[in-house]
Amino acid sequence: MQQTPKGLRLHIGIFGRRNVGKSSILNALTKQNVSIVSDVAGTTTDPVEKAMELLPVGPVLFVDTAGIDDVGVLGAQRVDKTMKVIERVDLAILVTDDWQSFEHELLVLFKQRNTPVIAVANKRDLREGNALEDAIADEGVKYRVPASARTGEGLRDLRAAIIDAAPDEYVNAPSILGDLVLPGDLVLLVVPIDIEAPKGRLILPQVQTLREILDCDAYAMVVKERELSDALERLLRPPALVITDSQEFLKVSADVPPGIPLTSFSILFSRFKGDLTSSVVGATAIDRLRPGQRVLIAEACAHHPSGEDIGRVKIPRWLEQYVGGKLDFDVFSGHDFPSDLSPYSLIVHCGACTINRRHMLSRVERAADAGIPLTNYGLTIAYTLGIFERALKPFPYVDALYREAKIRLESDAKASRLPISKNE
Ligand SMILES: Nc1nc2c(ncn2[C@@H]2O[C@H](COP(=O)(O)OP(=O)(O)OP(=O)(O)O)[C@@H](O)[C@H]2O)c(=O)[nH]1
Ligand code: SF4
Ligand SMILES: [Mg+2]
Repeated sequence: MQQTPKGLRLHIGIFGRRNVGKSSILNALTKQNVSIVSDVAGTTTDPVEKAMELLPVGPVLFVDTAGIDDVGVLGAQRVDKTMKVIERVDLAILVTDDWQSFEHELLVLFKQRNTPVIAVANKRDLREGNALEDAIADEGVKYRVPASARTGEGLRDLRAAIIDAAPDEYVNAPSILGDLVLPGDLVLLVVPIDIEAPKGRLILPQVQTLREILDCDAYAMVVKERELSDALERLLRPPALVITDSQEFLKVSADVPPGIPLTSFSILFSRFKGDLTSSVVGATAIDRLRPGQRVLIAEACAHHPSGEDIGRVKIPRWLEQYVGGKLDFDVFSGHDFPSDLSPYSLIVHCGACTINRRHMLSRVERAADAGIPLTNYGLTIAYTLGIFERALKPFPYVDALYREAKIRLESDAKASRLPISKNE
């Protein structure tokens, strides 16, 4: 992720007067000592940049700045540099511990540039009452976060506000597979038509994927799993990508030669609607699951379950087979999402095709904040059936991230002398 070009990162500037805690907020957000903190006003003299992956928004570049109220000749030069940062950020975090004219003037500058602003009322631990929060509200600032860089209060709300305030082009993934397919490529879709398939139509992720293949000036071929081998034999050239319903992963993986990239609709949607990287890391938590633990199955729509329902029957079965014992499952569907995630050891989410990305990202964020791994249907199926690496191959950097996560998992397991899973 560090290789994402700087220009493609969401630039987030941190502004405010000296000593209000700008650098402390940056350090607390990144959980690193990126910027020097001290009680001497004017500690940060030049803009400090930190590129990172801010889950679930993606690649961001934080820019910590010198205080806007700096004085003297050197101070004026620092203010000048801060003003230049204002010109280039996509989102501004305005940190304050007391609303003054400096804050008001900064707000005016951001408004002139149409830069979304999040006002952070910092040092909440030192304040009684809500005078500062009220002053910010009176200014008409939409995103207001009472916080304390010292105690960590409000940081979750700040991350949620960043997702909410970030311009659409950063939060909305550009496409389902536009970066994986070239004009003229053939994409083969495997769509089972079984008892769970709706009568007379395809489901939304399949239709949207088909539409995108056409938008890419590529070709689509749609087959059921039973016709797959025959279809592959008849083709004069191999498909550039095979996308299967996750429930047929095992059969399709056996039928599609290893050299042909293979993934599933659900994994594509994990990226399109949510955050594939964090869901990949989340899937590795399956290795830590133990019989008796509680798993949340979350679906974004309230469809009527039928037959061998994927969320209620198949995924629980595969997970229990993998951990070698009974697990305790709760299913939440539609707009229902539990307010308390702490009882769960794992959250398995559907492809979320009916909700927008911001909505899904807020769930990803809630899970991250509660420290509960969240993954997705397709990733869980691929993981429990032993075809995870293959299903991630079409996404090169995610594949590398998984290998990293796996190494970490293995060394954690060694340290605690726990077996990684019954299969290894
Ligand atoms: N009690 C309390 N102290 C805080 C908080 N945030 C920052 N501080 C303290 O405030 C002082 C200034 O913090 P910095 O993060 O250096 O502030 P800054 O805005 O970056 O300051 P300059 O770089 O000088 O402009 C330090 O002593 C911090 O420890 C907070 O939430 N609560
Ligand atoms: S919202 Fe989820 S459960 Fe409903 S159709 Fe889409 S992927 Fe399936
Ligand atoms: Mg500073």
